[in-house]
Amino acid sequence: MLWVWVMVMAQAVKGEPSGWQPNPELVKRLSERRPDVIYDEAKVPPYTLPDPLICFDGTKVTTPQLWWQKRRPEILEAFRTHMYGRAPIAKPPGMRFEIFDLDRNALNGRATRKQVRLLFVGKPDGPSMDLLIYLPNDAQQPVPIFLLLNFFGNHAVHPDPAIHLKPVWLAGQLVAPTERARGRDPSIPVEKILARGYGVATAYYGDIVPDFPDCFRHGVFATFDHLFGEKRWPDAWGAIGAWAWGLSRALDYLETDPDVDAKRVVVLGHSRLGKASLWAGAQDERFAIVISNNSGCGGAALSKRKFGETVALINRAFPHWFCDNFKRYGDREEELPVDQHLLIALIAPRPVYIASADEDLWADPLGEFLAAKAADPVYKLLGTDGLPATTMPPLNKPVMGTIGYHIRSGGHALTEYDWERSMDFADKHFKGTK
Ligand code: GTR
Repeated sequence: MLWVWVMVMAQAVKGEPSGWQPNPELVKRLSERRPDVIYDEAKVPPYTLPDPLICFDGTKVTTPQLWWQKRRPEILEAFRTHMYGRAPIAKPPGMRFEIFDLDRNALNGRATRKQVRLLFVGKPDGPSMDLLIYLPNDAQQPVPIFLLLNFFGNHAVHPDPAIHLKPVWLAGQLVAPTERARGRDPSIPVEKILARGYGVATAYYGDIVPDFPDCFRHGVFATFDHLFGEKRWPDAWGAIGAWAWGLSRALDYLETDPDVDAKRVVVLGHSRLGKASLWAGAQDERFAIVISNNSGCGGAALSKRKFGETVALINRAFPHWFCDNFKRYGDREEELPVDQHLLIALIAPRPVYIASADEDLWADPLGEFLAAKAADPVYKLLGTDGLPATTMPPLNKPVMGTIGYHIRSGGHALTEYDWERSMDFADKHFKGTK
């Protein structure tokens, strides 16, 4: 049934001139450069997606109750077992927060800046994550807030000289950043976010675990993996699981901050951190809105299409991102009991926004759209409007239902356009509460 629908969709996409199509020259160029990678839609193999509304034992999900009691838990469990792995601990009982900076007159009086150290086991010399928070002073508080991890350290997010310089991982070592590294990362337009009435909270992903294959000796892995016993389990968390866990711990803090509306936290992430934001939003229902930007393979894109980055390629390049069980599925995507539409469906009925980029074929934009669309029946079952599009929308023409989607011009990045549309989406869903 779903397969027939996918075929119809593929046809519709082909015959729909107004919908986005990849640039044929780009397809040709990329295919020549990487003949082992599918960049040409015509080479996508036939595939069948697991029906989100049919349980693994064949039971049809006809009511929201069946979704909540049977289907959702088994999908969550399948992602833990086969893909992202499981965290050995939820909120650590000894976790403490230290607000080590509070300035109500930051950014020329426009913002309140806070820096909070999350001491994961309560010890100052133990593992910690620093959360950098800016809140708009001219908005009604408590404010809705965007939460995201960053790639280069909090000091890189903004030139504000008061941002603490915490060591970051460089070539496998923790290195103290220099003054010159301030404000080098243009991916979070702090002032623009504040101007639209949102706060923003961010933490360096390397504070949780570093991003290299030998990461298991560091960060929260080093602290908590003994809970698995003598050896890591084949379904023990990988780095994406740990980053998602860190996002939930950040939310634990935000729930204690009276200036923040913890019921309106938007979790957002780009690329590998978009995979983490989806997984965080899927597991932790406290996140009000979930946004994935160019998350691709292991994020919003369907694995079974084998378009662009595949399971084999991602496991080879990043053996630490997923659990060991996921390695079984390299070149055997058809055997995966889940696909990424089910990850999106886990977020239902909460709003989810998937953003692709025209030149980012590695991340399979059409596969991201089709995953969003294939999650729609769950959103409908739970009483929302789902994704109001049947075919891929044109470039730079976002679709916004409870599921939203856009494909913008340009390459793999978190751009101002992505932020503006993400905030439009949040405005739409927080309307009346903001
Ligand atoms: C790429 C990786 C993608 C994507 C990206 C990123 O090298 O293949 O899955 O996550 O990195 O995080 O920038």
